[in-house]
Amino acid sequence: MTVDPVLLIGVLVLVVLVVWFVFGRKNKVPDDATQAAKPSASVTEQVRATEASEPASFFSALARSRSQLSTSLKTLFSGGFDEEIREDLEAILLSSDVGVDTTDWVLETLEARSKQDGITDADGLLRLLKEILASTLSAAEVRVDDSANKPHVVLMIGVNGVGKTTTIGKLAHRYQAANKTVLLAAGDTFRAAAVEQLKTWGDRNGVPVIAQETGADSASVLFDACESAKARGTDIVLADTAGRLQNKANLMNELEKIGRVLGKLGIGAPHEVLLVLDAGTGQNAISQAREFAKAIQPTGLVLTKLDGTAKGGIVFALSREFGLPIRYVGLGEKAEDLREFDATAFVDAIFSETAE
Ligand SMILES: Nc1nc2c(ncn2[C@@H]2O[C@H](COP(=O)(O)OP(=O)(O)OP(=O)(O)O)[C@@H](O)[C@H]2O)c(=O)[nH]1
Ligand SMILES: [Mg+2]
Repeated sequence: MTVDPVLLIGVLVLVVLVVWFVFGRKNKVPDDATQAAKPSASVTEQVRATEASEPASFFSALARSRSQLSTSLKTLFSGGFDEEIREDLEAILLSSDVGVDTTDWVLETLEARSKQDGITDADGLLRLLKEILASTLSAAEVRVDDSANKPHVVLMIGVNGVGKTTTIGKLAHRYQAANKTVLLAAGDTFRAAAVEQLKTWGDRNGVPVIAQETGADSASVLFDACESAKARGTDIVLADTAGRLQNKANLMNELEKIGRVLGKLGIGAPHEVLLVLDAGTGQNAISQAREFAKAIQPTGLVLTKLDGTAKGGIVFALSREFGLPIRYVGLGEKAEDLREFDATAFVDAIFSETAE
């Protein structure tokens, strides 16, 4: 059978046109995906979405700590500052997890300063107490230049469940909003679910995740991730680590090794070692900080779950006893609920019912 060449050419042209039409349109979809999805949501849904992602404020997140600390102080100073009130104040500070050492120091300073300045009225005493507590936070607030190195490598450490992986997700969100490129490194190779959790945050933020199989050597996963970030010209590497291994000694050895191996990259990594502490664990957070510092020296703290606790007073103890900056605080579970620590905003939020 012979085929008419004109007909054959006609058919081929038609096929090319159909293919171009179908695939050309398909390739456009990713560009338009976000815009295309939006009009389909109703206005109410869009408003709800905005409300749902409204970030928690220091004031709202610290409601429980505020009622624990400052509501009790409200009536306390009405009788001046005598031995009985000193004891009551001590009990209030300790129950807010300000800690024994810091509480002693605060009481002594309050006594000395109020005598020296002749302050006896309730408002004056309260203002002085607020000032003294705020002074414990002088080393707590610090800003880090994360543009000095490319990549800037942030290592997250801390016991299981404190919020390391969640904080990485929140930080990825934060850095992206600041137009930085981010790469996540799955250094928790102990649990299969840990890699999945990090990948979920990666997908949510649209950032790459470097991971290997469960049981892989954590230090080499993180080393590879940093090499990859270097090659890609990525701004920020956020490295996750395990919170629990077979035992505590193994965990500490692994962290020590991670520090050593990353050092071999010759880029000064890790540039930040953030020890994540759950504010709700109160004084336990202090012993954790001591333990971890033996394996790898943290450069700063992240205090999570301040929203769910009445033990916000731990901030004063941590800051004074470690002299380490509190880099970030977690005020909720959403991607937006991470703040750089702001000492003034923190003190104001704790005392806002009683102070000016
Ligand atoms: N309310 C509140 N919950 C938080 C905050 N940060 C983390 N969480 C929750 O704490 C739980 C544990 O968080 P993860 O990020 O998995 O903790 P992790 O330190 O990575 O734990 P491991 O991987 O087991 O070592 C999760 O349910 C988080 O949603 C916070 O600031 N506020
Ligand atoms: Mg984790």
